[in-house]
Amino acid sequence: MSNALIVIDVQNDFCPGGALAVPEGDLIVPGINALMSDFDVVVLTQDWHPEDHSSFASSHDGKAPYDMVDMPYGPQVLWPDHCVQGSDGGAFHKGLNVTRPDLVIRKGMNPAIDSYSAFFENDQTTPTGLEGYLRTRGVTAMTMVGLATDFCVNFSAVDASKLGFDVTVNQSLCRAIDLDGSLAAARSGMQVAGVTLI
Ligand code: VGL
Ligand code: ZN
Repeated sequence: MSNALIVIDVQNDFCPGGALAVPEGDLIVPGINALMSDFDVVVLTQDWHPEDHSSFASSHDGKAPYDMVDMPYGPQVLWPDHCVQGSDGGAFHKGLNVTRPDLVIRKGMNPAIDSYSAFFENDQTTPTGLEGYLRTRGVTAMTMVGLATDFCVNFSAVDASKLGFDVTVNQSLCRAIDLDGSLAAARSGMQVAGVTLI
């Protein structure tokens, strides 16, 4: 019965100065580092897209960032190019402790499917393998922190709760994009899914 800390996408592109900057995204780094010693298992997730990823507005003629498109798996927000594999924007924030974590799991590599959740791609079917890792490590409960509250933290927390894990989101160590009320929607969605918000 282990307790895991899941640190979502604390990468340069989601911090001030990055391609998809989340306001104050960098301010959560010291608090996340301090929390790592409280957990049995620490996992970092890393958004890791090929340069022609279908979630990028630049991959769609006539589309701009934050437009919506219909993908075969449902509606998808189009983003500025971000977290391209091997780029500085895709690297972890330089202040983040990358020594303590047990596992770094990457997501969003399939050019045709975005992956907000650390557990399943946006088709809600293709697994990343994180569930198997956590179960074989004996994890039953987890706390999530990171970026962004209303996208990757939200989808990861809801999926983990649906999979039967006991999930807490520490909101003081998260920051949001907040697109058209997405933060309020994410909070209520997480609560409905049984996630504990602190
Ligand atoms: C994220 C938008 C696109 C996130 C990732 O980490 O919340 N948001 N890719
Ligand atoms: Zn992304």
